Amino acid sequence: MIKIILATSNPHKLEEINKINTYSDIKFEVIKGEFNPEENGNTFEENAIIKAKAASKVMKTYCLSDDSGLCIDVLEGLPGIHSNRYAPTQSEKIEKILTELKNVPYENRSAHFTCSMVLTDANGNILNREEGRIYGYIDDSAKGINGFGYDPIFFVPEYNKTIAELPEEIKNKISHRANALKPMLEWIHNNLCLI
Ligand code: ITT
Repeated sequence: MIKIILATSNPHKLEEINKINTYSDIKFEVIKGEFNPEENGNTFEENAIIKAKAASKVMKTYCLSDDSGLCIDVLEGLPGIHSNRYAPTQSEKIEKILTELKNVPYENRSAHFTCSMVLTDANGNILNREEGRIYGYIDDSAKGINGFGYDPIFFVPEYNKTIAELPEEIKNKISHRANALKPMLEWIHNNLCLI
């Protein structure tokens, strides 16, 4: 069995990652103490590297980070890596986007979530990196109460619902996080568990 520290202070990510993980030989643990490294990278992957290395430095063991965000095509990829700082509160972030897209027709409201995951060892060396995405559209109002962050405005055409209207089991099958975590789990299982 292998224990891996999750390099995040976001409890929603922790919960989703634990639900997506079905390997009984991989256990994720919460990082101890306050965890808030400066995320000054230019890409999701750079920020994921910063977080995984910072966690390994403190915890001296395997660490997995998750850097995610919403990229809206008509806003040239914004909020992107600025997803967490786009406005002071989550409802203000959502309002800001709905205002920016006010007169934009549905077909031009395409967007995706990206999730970049990086796994480091006890010395902070990068062992593996994966990226996952989910594609959809920005709805014209917030709908649903499940998930977190921008889920209430992210419309998934295949289900005709926002992510926040979908049961968590569905989000955890189709999300950017699931699409990054599944190959990461397989890599961990094949490379760290079978030794
Ligand atoms: P850590 O850095 O501690 O992991 P964080 O919340 O600051 O936590 P990010 O830097 O990756 O994480 O910020 C991403 C923001 O993007 C997050 O605060 C949400 O607003 C949004 N986000 C990320 N994943 C999401 C998801 O699955 N659904 C909706 N919004 C999401």
